[in-house]
Amino acid sequence: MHSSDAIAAGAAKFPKPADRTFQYGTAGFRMKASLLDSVVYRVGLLAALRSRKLNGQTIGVMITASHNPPDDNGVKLGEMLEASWENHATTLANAKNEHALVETYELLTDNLNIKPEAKSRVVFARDTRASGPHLVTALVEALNATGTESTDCRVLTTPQLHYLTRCINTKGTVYEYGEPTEQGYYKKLAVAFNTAMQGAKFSGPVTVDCANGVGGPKLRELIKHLPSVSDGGVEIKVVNDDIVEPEKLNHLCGADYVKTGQRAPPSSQAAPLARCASLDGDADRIVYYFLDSDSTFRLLDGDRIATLAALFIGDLARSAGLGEKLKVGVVQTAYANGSSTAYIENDLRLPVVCTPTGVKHLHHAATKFDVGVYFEANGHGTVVFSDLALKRLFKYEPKSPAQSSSLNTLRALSHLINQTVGDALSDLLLVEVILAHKGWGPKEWDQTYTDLPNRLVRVEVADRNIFKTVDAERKLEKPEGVQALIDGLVGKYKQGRAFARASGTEDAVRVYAEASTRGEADDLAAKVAGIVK
Ligand code: NG1
Ligand code: ZN
Repeated sequence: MHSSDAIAAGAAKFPKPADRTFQYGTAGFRMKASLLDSVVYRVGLLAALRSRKLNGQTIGVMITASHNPPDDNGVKLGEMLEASWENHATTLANAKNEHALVETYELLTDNLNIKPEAKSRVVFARDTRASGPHLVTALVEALNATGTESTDCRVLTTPQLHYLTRCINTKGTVYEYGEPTEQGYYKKLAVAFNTAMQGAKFSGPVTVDCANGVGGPKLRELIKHLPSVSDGGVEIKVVNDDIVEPEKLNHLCGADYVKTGQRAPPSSQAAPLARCASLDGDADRIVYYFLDSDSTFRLLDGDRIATLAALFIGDLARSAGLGEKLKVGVVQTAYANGSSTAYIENDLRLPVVCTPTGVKHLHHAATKFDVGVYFEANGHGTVVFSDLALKRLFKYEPKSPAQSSSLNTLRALSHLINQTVGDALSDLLLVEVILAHKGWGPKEWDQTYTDLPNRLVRVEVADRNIFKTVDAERKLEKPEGVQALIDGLVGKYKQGRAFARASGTEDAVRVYAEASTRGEADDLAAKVAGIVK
């Protein structure tokens, strides 16, 4: 069958719901799983085009809705797409019927100078949602219709799929990233972890809430590769790892539940000062928390992980004798607590860059540093080492045993940290390594600085598209006059800061405010919400 006939025939099996308009956003496409067939099919077409455009480079496609409820699902390409390709995704997804879809596909092929006969390769995976296998059938149909070579990696975390894709695409080059298998992923992390742990010692267990998602079985698998507690390994207690009952996913647990509600999952049995962590539904986010001696809940979110990593890596670079050659920088969004930014700039004396929401923006900015630490406050982030930094790191001849030891740890961290994307499992091990080296519990970590009280509110508006921001989303350019009103308010609060922006994932405007007291932060947030309403 001619490929356009095959594409039309496949598309006819997954018709687009007539009353829907889809948009590829910061999280790819995400919605009720029952609406997603046609979208997944069309993302399959997009992946084929993308791979052909990149001369047969392997493209990852992930089916997941991360921290959303169990009935939702989503699909995104496993690379951070530039805006023009997000538009192509949106255009394909909204083609009315199979004929319009073939027309769009062919038009894109022409306009993007894609050779239809070029090779195309895709690897794909899904999280544990019940709707995953059915959506995979739509994806496979599109990959077959376009003559794309494909590999079904079944159930994986989002970062594991990113890892595999990078391994495949770098195989045989000087940038070879690792063995392109799931086992290769665990082995790489375990070896790096053991090396990074030399000279450090754990105290007490860490309890990890896996959101009843894919992180549960994958963390259990990872643990098999780590040294046992009797051999000096970290004790990881896995909880909320039920993937048999799909409705439990992200229900009363998980990173988003903890971060948004600023509370531990009700299932948590943790004693005061015991460290706990929560992953999200596809294990690309992690937050830590603990109960203080007086049982108050303390959250250690993405800002805390970023500051901890920047502190440790900055110190290691200096003690390895590479302080001048490895410039560490931190990338945050406007949602980062003002105290964390001040701590990085004033205490760690490291540069901070602020970007719009969405990890692709943070990741991109982080690659501008030798070592770029980036985290969203919600716990999604990683550390990226530039090629030049890696070269310096691995070529440098240490001048003393102390330099040598720091250098070894730093080299191991560059393998332990997932360089492709934020990875909850890799970030978990990173935090554990740092706490062990520092001999810190969660309280010492928490005491590095004091968060400013803050409030995030969701405001339903008639049309969120009228809200246009500038300055990394910290100022509203439109509707005209609104920013002046916000500025006027903020000036009245001690250490006040507030901004409003349209959400990229929900039909709402988000208002964030912080100030020197809880009452003032709440008050400021409510007043700014009143302005944008
Ligand atoms: P939106 O809905 O655009 O605010 C949310 C999160 C982001 C990011 C994306 C993608 C907040 C305030 N926003 O974006 O950090 O993670 O979802 O999942 O947490
Ligand atoms: Zn996620």
